[in-house]
Amino acid sequence: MNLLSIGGSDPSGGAGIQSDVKLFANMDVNCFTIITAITGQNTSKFGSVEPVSIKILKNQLDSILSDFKIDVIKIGMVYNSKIIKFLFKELKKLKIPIIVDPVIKSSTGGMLVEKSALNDFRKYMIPISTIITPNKFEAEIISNSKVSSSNKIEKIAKKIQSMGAKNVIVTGIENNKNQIEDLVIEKNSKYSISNKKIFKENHGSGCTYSALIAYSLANKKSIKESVKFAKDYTVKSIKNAKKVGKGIPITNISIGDSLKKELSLEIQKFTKIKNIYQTIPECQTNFVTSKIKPKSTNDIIGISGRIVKAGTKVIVAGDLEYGGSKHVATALLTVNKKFPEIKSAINIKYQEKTLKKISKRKFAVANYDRKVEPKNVKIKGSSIKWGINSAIKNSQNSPDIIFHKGDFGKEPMIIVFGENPKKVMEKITKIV
Ligand code: PXL
Repeated sequence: MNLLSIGGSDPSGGAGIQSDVKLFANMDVNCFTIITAITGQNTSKFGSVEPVSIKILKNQLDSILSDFKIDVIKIGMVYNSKIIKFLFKELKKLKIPIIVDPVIKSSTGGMLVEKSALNDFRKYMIPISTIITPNKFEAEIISNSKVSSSNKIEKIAKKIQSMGAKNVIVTGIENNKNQIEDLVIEKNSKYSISNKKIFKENHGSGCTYSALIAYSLANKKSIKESVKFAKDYTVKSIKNAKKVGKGIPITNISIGDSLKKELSLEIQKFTKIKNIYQTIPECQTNFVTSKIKPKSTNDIIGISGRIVKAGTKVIVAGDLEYGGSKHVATALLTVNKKFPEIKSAINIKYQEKTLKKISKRKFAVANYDRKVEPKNVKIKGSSIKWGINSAIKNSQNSPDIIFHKGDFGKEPMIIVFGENPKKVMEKITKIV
């Protein structure tokens, strides 16, 4: 998926372009960027702004649009009238959904749009918005009206829609029940979605929210689904905000494939064990983990190559992919059918000294004998499934270890199982 973020550079990384790059990288999305202005700021202070020239703005846009197919565009800081008019001229002819986050002021007080550009913002940016995501303060400014008892926020949102935005989401409306409400005005419907207020000052939640909306729309979700998704993860990112500098904490989000991250972390730990190369069998090692209720090895993530020996070092050859492992994944799939809590496994070299260490621990150990493997199993190539099933057929408890001593031309092997990669690694550290 290809998302394009158009906005200002925030060197602290809390907001603006850098925040989008971080967020989208986390979600395995290609994030292309077009910088409209460079700001000097950190978590406590907003310094100055230098807008880029139209020449380089155009060159950035041409470079991206001539090379990549963009799914959704997100626009943040646009700063001045020249930039606004240029973006309008170039973007109005494209048939790409545009999320406009009408940022006006930074959380540290810096102006993100010139006062003199506000009219052009209303005239040009609002009509190209597929979705515009002002907070209450921004909604008041871009609609040029104040919330009052007779001018409710809904009226203001509708005014913004009448100014040309297809859909309007006013974010962060506080109600008197300690709830934060997002009001959504779509073409033919209106609704609001609320969450409990979190009392935590942060930098970047607005950028995060609109970026998540862009991501979700690019995934062909409805606006309602996207609002729920964005709200949910923005709340998480605020709760998880980190005090990186001396000032306001920066929102922090971690989405992406958590199984992949978990496995990747433990693989790194595994490769760093002293002399671990001695534990790698001839057919090399794979480390895998499974989704809940895997249907096939395609629901199990493993290394597309293997963990291989290179002299006295080990190298992770390949990427983490679902369906990346056949052998260890099949062993895990078979164990998981009987013991669904077991969702991770690694194979290591069969060594008597390892078995001795295993026997000194309170591990549940099972084994099978490849010498008695039926001929038809061999022909069908279902040796692993047969072996694992025969090892655990009388087991009451889930196995920690299953081994076999090989056969003519078949390398013996030990497989360590656990609920997750971390549990597998804990066992590994006790036996190697
Ligand atoms: O969060 C709005 C925002 C957007 N873009 C840039 C910013 C900020 C807030 O500080 O600096 C560049």
